Amino acid sequence: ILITTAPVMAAPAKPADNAAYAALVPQFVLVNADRRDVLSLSGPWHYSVDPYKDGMADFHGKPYDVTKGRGSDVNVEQAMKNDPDVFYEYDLARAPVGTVPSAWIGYSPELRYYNGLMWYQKSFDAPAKAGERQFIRFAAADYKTMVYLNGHRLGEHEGGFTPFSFEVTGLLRPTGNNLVVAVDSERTPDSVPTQVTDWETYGGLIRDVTLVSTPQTFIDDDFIRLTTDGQIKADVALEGDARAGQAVEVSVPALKLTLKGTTGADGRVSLSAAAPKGLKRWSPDTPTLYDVTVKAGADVLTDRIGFRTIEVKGTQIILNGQPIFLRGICLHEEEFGPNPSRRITPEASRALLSEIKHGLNGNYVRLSHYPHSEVTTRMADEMGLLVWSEIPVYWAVKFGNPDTLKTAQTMLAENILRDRNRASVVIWSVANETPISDARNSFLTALAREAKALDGSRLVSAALLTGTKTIDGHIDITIDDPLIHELDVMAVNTYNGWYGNAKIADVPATVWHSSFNKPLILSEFGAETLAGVHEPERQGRFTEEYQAKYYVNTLAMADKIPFLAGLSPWILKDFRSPRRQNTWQQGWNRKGVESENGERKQAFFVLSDYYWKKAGE
Ligand code: GCB
Repeated sequence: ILITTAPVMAAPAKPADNAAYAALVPQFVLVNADRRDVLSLSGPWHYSVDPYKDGMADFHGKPYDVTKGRGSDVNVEQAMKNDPDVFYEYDLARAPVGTVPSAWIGYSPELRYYNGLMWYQKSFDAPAKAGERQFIRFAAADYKTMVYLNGHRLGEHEGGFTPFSFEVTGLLRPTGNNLVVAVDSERTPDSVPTQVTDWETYGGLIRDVTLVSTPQTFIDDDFIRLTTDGQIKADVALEGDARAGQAVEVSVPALKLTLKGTTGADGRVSLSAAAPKGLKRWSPDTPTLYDVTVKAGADVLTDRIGFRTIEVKGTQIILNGQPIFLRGICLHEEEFGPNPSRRITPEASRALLSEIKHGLNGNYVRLSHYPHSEVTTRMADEMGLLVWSEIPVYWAVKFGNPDTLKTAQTMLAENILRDRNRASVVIWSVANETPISDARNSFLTALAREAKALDGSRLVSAALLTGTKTIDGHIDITIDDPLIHELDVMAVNTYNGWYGNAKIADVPATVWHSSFNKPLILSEFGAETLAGVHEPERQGRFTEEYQAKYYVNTLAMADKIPFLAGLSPWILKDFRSPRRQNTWQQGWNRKGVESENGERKQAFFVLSDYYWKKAGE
């Protein structure tokens, strides 16, 4: 129906030979892009719902050739210029307007349960920057994204929570660029996660979209950290024609430290020096961050980086050489309020993390069940909270499908490459509550090894399940998941007293066994209540009293586990979950120690007191 004469120009591809991770991350990493000189493309965008994916294929299911129109609808502009009478019903520039970033759930009540394809469109000017390269970067779009600029298909990305970018050098116009993005939130049995989760999908352009400019040869990736042998190490990777033989300088002015070197043929260099004596180590109590500058040719990148070490010794977690007990809680990426839409601003993130750090006397947060916004990991760096960072290999994904593994591997790589310079992040988690099988074991082993290969300076874990037995009248739990051989830290989700037959009164006497000489985190435990429901006589489920009693008893159990190194109960605040439709829940999981609006329930104070005492031990 639409005709265009513009030829399709392929976007420049990333040189395949230039990085060990090229196979995992097909796009440029653009580390620290959130701190580069960027043009924000956030703000108002047009959107158009497309439940039958009509914009992708014709009425017989034949995919559109986007050079000819429809498909992405990217050529409507040209077509209308050519023929004002053209039959064209999808003029995105006239579609309703919503704000990016935000899940579309925030745009209108009709989109409350919409799960499918959404078209987005934005026009923008991009004044020419002579000699620079340009990239459109999506901090995250949930779940699958297809991107078109000025009639060209830039590419696609799968995975709802990690950043990706496309190079657009040579494709931009000084004014009137037409950016069309199709975001499909529909998951399949092969995706990560699958269709069934215990949280809201939150489809859409959920994080910032930016136009990033760099010199011709630029710093694509850097990894700067303190190692347990007292070295500051920096691995820097350049992209571009002049990447080989470039002088690279990494400096920390406040420490009077400068590391210098020259890149090899692959554009990479590894630098190191003994950590200066005056170095103040980052910790939750003293979250010291240093300004760090990386220079290479015409590119200069700055970051704020904390230096600390994390390791395990026997059953202890060791931060900066000292054992530490992780006083934490789980968190979904939902801001406070009755109608969350994943708009994580620094203020929203600070409000959430303050409840953990100051309200609960915590030093740790499990960012479940997927990579949260880089706004949050930077805020954790600044405020001083240790972070468990996870990818959404959740419940039963298709462990036997190599494509599913590839999807998970890419997510893990994108997450690690994004956050390797965040001192707050101490644990990479590769999964949550996965059913044990040979296929699952090899799938998760591949992920655990990948995490170690990309970042040997942090711990690797996964939230596991265990069986529960009753022996001589007490609850008896043995941790024996074979995956633990691949993990530094054991983590178990346990819900006795809420799910299952065990009585809440029997929970404190639970006996835990482990044949591994490794630390354990109780990565989840919790019970539901509706804030404000008090029935002191009944003290039954869904009352605040029941949840508080559950916390008292579970913490009493925790006190008796000799190899316990941390806790992250489920969860800071109530969160949306479409699978929870009943009188009490009404589409929300009510295991928060706070309501969605931040009202603290009784259990909040039980946990806060417990952590106060723990902090003093
Ligand atoms: C779990 C899951 C978490 C659920 C929680 C619950 O074990 O990891 O995603 O929301 O239980 O409330 O049942």
